[in-house]
Amino acid sequence: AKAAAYAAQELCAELGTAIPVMFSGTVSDCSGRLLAGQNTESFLISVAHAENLLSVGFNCALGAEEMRKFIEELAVKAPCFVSAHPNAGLPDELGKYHQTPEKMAEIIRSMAEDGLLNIVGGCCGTNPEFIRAIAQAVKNIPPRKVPSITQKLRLANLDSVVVSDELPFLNIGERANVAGSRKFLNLMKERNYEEGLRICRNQIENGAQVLDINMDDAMLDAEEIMETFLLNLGSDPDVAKVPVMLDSSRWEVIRKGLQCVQGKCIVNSISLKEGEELFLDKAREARKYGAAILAMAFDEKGQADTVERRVEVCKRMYKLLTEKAAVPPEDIIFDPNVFAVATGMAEHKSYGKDFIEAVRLIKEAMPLVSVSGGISNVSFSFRGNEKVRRAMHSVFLYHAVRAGLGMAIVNPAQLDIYDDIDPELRNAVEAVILNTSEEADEKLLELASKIKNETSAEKTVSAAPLWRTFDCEKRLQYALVHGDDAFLQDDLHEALKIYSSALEIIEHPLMDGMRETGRLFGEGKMFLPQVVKTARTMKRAVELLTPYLDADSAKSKAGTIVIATVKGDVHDIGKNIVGVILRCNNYEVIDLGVMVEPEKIIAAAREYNADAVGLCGLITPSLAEMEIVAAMLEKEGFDIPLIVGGATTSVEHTALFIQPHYHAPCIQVGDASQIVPVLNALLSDRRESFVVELNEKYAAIRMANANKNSATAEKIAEKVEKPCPVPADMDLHVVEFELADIISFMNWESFFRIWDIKGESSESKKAKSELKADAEKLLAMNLLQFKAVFRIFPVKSYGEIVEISDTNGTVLEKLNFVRRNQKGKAVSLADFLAENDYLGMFAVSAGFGAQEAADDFMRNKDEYSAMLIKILAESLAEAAAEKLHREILLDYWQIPAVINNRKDLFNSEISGVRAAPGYPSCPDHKMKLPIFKLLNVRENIGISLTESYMMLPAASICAFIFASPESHY
Ligand code: THG
Repeated sequence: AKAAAYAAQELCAELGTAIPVMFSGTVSDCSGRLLAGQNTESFLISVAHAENLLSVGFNCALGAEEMRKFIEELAVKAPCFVSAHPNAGLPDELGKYHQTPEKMAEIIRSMAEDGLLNIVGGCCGTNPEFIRAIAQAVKNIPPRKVPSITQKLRLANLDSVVVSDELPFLNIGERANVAGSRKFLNLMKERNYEEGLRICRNQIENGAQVLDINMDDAMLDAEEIMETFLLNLGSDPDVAKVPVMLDSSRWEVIRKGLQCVQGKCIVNSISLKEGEELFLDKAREARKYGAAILAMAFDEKGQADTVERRVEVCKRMYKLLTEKAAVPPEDIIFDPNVFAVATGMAEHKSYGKDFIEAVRLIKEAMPLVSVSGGISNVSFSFRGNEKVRRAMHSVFLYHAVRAGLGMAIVNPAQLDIYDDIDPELRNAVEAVILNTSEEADEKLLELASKIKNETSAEKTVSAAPLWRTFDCEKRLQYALVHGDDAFLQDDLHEALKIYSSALEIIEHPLMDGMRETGRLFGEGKMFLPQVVKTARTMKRAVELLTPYLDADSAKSKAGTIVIATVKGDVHDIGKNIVGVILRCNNYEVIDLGVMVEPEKIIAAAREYNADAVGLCGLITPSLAEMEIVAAMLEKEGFDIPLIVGGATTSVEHTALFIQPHYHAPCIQVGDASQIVPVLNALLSDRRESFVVELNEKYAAIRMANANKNSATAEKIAEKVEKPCPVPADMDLHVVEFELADIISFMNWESFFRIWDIKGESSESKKAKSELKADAEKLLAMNLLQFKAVFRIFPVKSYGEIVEISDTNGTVLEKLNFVRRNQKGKAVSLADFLAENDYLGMFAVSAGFGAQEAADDFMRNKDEYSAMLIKILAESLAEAAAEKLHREILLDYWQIPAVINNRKDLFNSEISGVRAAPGYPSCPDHKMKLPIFKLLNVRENIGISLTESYMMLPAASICAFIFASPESHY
């Protein structure tokens, strides 16, 4: 969205229009930003203050009321035109608009009459008739008056920061600087963005209102790291609140930063070091992104280091910036150079005092600008002496702020209150900063050597965490709940001395921790990945204790459950999750694995005297398998509950097709969090009332179904008439992807959903970011390989039949795409092909290496990583399919992307759909056979098909690509 807005501005500049063209890029930018978490104020600061911006407009896919709400707010605050150019109402599920010209004209008229609008127009679903009606409606209504806003420095990221009387001073956090913090440098070298963000969060908690970010280090690719770190920052809602200061001596790094931050940043810095030309070029470029500009007092002759030079250079820069680059004075920040004092050099003695004096004169001469400085520079000669440095910073700031310093780059955790500083130290420091006596330096040095160096703020943080001070029992519980096994061995050894037996340790502190985890999970305060880590810690603890366990000691358990993925199905992610959850809740879990024959399930249930059987299945044929298992349980005389789960299972199917086979309770669970409450109810004395309720629910579903006059398809869907463009390339291609190629197509939200992390609460955000960090660590190990094969074929299509041929005309295969009832119409995928047309096919896998890696992890008792790698492979297969689909259309077929407003307001969308056999649009798994044959999938990339048409490895996808824009699901 930001790119679109700025591209449009560039266009305005190029056209050289005195009245810039209104661009609809603002539209998506506008709602895009607001939807991405900015409020109206921070949005306006980020966008509407950018140079050339003429109007912020709304074309609202949000509906008339929402649009009005936003426009009312904008109308009060926006220092530019406000436009409304709505869609003709909200689109229906087919992307059609139904609002009439009259209705739309009415909506716009009422806003115009209230003085909210400068420009009106239409967008999706409108035509000249609409424009005529709108023009008529607003003909005699005067346009909105553009308000003038006071000149203040305004910054924003998700939140806004306005320098004003209420907020006269900004702390700019200095710790995210590889040149200024060894710790941050090491984190960036390791690409540990999560910890890097933690440093940012910590600074914000300590009072930073802006974050200085600097990646300049010879060992780092600063541009790349700046980009990745800022993109990570942008998705951390706590950190992204705060405006960013982009700190680099290389302009390319700053430019990259400007492209990656949503809000209005500060560029740190530009100067006259390399002359006026470059200075102005950079200033203009920064303004294109709407940034504020920090200019260092540095010119062709060097750094300004006297009061006169500082003021002179700043005045010269001011003139250039305001007159030649049209920078508003309130968006200029001068830095008159903070240098170290008490260095032992005579010429450095007045550096502190001179800086303060320069601040005063600059503010006097140019009252609208801000003045800033890097405070920690002043104390460099006392490196290592935290106490003295803190005192110097506080005293220096105290005086500089009084002289007009509006902001400073500081370590916010390192500032003491002026009055709290030990008076002896304060006086000594003050004498140095203000250069009041010849001996000031020596006196401070002398005092400093006496002052015991206290531990720095950062050292305190890295010292032993608080929980290590708890007693042994509490420590073990903590370790379990937090899935932290770093101290497990020590703590268990200590526990062995305290408790009477290893069994008691398991049953008390450990199981207490497990129960606590179960409780927190049940209350939605903990999430799956965390629970899985807890389970891993428990496993490791039990393993460490095993040598001390008596042979006959068995812990009491809540019940025994046999779980399995049914015959023909290889998906086990959901089943594994359920297994972990159950173990956490003290159930014994017998996991029979995947593709399990019904007989084996029955035998295990008998052998282990199971209290329940759980079946997992992802694909449609698995539903029939579940019916078979239910019937077999009945035949064999079982009375234990049957639980089913997995993507295709549903309450309806269970009520209609499984329950009738088996007299005992059959229950579908929608996600893993339901399993424990369900089992607890079933295995307790509440079973009876629970079952009565369940049976009533199922009976109601069966009734409703019987009464439903199954909607029949009224007519056969029309066939697409216009064939797709002739593909540029109809050869067969075999490709391998790198992780880097596909990771940006990864849908992290669906990945989180697999782990049952939903919602936007702060807990779920935290769980997401932790899980993502673990996933990234695992991905960095490069355990997976990604391979694909694809080709586009010429086809002829009649009715439901599609004849696939080679480019020389030889018919290769005939397919039959069965008609399905879709909203009263009988639709076949073949309808999306014209008589003579083209059809794409592909197969892709992200699963090579996944099973091996998972097995390795399991050998190390690391179930968490084993699950993680499998789920990652699944998600990456989707990502690879998405990438491949786009590539095939855009590069091989050469069909340009279109804007699909219905699906996604802000992204260009590729044309058409991909239909994967086994999913609703093409339910027959057998349809994978022609894809495998025509693309020679097995030989080319090594995916194989089982007898029930499942792909191995599991994380694989194959599909047909229909490119016609009229194709749909
Ligand atoms: N003006 C502008 N930008 C700047 C500066 C300035 N950016 C960088 C710097 N100066 C401000 N930032 C810092 C960051 C850290 C320190 C000093 C200035 C610092 N670090 C400790 C040290 O080096 O001893 C900590 C070391 C560590 O933790 O490893 O003092 O003046 N526009």
